[in-house]
Amino acid sequence: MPQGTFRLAAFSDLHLGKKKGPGLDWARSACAGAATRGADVLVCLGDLVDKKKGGPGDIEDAIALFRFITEDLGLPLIHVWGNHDVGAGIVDTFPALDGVYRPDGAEIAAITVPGVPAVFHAANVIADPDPREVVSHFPTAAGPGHVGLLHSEVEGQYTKNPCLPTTVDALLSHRYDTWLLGHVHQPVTLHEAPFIGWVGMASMLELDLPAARHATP
Ligand SMILES: [Mn+2]
Repeated sequence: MPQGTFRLAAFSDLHLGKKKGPGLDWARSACAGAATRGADVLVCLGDLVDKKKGGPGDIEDAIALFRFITEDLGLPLIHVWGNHDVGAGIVDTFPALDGVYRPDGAEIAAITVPGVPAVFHAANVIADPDPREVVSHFPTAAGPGHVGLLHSEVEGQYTKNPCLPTTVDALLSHRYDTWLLGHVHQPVTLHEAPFIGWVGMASMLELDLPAARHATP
């Protein structure tokens, strides 16, 4: 990676089991492509499995995808749960996997990963719908190397589905280098610099981000 930066690749809203979803093959190929282009870390922003159409085979596919990322591609994966994952009932039974990092239950996590010079601030959706306001409980960054991850409706401009509501101003107030969002299925930029937006379904967002100053090379 170029000195002082790292490369992140993020995907969201796979909705495995849904016929119109991008599917497992798309996800594997998109993750492999991001790895080829130099991703240091992958991020999954929730709604892995569709609550209406997903079944046991789709949960197996999700586990296989996570293993492909961590074992075959050799990349760490940071992950939050979305409302569909809660609705599909997979949150409590999904296995812990080496190299996969996510918040525990309702905690607001500050996740660090070996070899990635940043802190990932993240929270899970824990109910469907989930009307909690959580962003005010996130810490504020004092320098570069901070990334926010959330499966959220934000101000509800693009969905009527209540999910960790917040505002662009509230997100900006934390001074993170980016906020990457799941829940809305088309890619949407809510704020340019720093980038705040939804990754969207069947889309891989790749960003070069500044490393934390205290990080060792
Ligand atoms: Mn969702």
